[in-house]
Amino acid sequence: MAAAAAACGRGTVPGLTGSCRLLLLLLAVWRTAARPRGMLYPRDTPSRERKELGGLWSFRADLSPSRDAGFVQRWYRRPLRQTGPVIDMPVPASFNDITQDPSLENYIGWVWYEKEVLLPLRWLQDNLNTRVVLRFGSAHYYSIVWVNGVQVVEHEGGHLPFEADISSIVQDSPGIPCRITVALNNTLTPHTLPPGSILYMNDSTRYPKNYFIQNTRFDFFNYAGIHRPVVLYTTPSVYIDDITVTTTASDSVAMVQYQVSVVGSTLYSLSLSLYDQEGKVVATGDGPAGELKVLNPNLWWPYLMHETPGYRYSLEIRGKGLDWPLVVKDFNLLRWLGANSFRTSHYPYAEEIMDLCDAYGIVVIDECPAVGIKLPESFGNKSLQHHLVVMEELIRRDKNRPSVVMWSVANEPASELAPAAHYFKTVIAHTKALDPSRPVTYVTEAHYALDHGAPYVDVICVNSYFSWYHDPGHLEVIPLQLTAQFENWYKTYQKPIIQSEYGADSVPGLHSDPPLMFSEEYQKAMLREYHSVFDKKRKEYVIGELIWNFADFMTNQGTTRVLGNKKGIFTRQRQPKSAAFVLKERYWKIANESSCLPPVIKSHALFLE
Ligand code: BDP
Repeated sequence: MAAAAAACGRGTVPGLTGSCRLLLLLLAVWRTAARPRGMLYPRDTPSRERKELGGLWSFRADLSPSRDAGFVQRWYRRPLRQTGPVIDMPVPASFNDITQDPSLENYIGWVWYEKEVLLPLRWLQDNLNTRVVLRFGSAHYYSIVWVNGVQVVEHEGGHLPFEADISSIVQDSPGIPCRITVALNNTLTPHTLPPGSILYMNDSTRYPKNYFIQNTRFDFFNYAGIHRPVVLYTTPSVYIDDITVTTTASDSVAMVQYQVSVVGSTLYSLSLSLYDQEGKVVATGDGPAGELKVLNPNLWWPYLMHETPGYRYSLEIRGKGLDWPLVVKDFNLLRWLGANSFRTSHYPYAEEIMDLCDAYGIVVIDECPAVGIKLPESFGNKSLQHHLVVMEELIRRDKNRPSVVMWSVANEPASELAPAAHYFKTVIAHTKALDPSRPVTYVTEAHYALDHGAPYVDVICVNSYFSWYHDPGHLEVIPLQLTAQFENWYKTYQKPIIQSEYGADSVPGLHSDPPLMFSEEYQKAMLREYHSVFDKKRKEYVIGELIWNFADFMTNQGTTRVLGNKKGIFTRQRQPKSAAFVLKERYWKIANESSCLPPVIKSHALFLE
């Protein structure tokens, strides 16, 4: 990459299953200054209005040697075009692949985004009864946001939303464009999630002055940018800030426990009505917390497991960039395959995608961005505290989703290291305290006898690449090694097991018989060997199988990667390789066998981010 110095300029781089509609009647009397806890997804309602800020933003990468010119010169104080050249940058999107400039593709440090927007006067001229909130669906990795030159929020971590109440700033200047400036840094450190490190190459005989590279221990390209929708939305000054719904259900009765947090007043009345999918009231309640009883509930089922899958009671309250064509195409491909589940490897997916999982009946293992935790220092208290915050953000966002069956707190950490025991005991206990209703796991590749975190998980999720990374080319070792893998884990923990990754790269169009590595035939043959063992063990304790991977994806360059990771059963352009047909046949066959849990599919960066 291009020579450069310090990467960043500022210190640490930084169900009730079925349909219910809750109608809340809220009478506000006066405002209080309660600290908001929730971050409900912004939807248009009679009392909330949304303005999308997607489209072209002004953009500049800070190419100064220390990457800190933007802070030294305070670029946020004036329009960005006045402090230097700008280019158009689409939002939401990663910035890396947009231009033909390789230095931007591999850029590390601060980049700056800016958008000017005119707000409707009705938001600004109603005696401060309207709150205006600026919300980012996600931005990777570290973001600082200013509105009209005033810093409004700072957030660490991609893949999860953050927001700021900007009412007081915008209400000061009705009729004048509101200028939103974002400084975003993609540098990863041992304490970020995922972790990384910067390596300075000081040997001037081999590298240019100030040369450095970003090292990571995960297998996808570290795309950066404002990846998910940015919106402005309004709420009344007294508003519902958070809702938590938990359920217990049998075939004949469901209990819906609810908790509604109201900010802005201590005096209000709240009434709730629960509607089924046909719009009929099935239960009512009063007050901010309580329980509703539903007789003969319609439960939420994954598709292929029930004639009315994805049944939801609608909850109505007052108060990579996301790419819709690709999202819809990917859900259509999942259903073409007959796959009914995925893991959000290795980071939370967009809320818009999660909505479709709820609606279509796709089961999700919801994973946080803790991938590549390998360095001993990444198991220290600093990293641990950040990990706890990330789990809070993820659960706050997704806790009410019927599609989410389990939380995954990490992928392939160095769980054989001694500090992993305290680290995962703490993260998992915290996750369970935040949501006692769901199982918790993390995905391991460690030896069963050495894994220090496994005692704390509810389900063992294990990745293995027999005949690929181990004994490459030797498909014949799979039955023996895979059987031993399952039996060892089960003997040690007596917990249900999911094969959370298995796979082989194939270059589309490359054929060989007998099958050789990287050919389409080899990928197919590897699948068949794995499946013969799954078919024996799924009658016992193996409860899921997730292929790695749904579609090919971009990685860093390296000797084992051919324009990225080619373990997809679909190409990056979403065309099926031969392996996809093997899986399609298998998944539909299993779906038609009523006694078995249908297979699940592992997906990766399929939704662009
Ligand atoms: C697994 C990782 C995944 C990689 C995969 C591979 O969890 O992120 O992409 O290996 O190498 O160990 O294809």
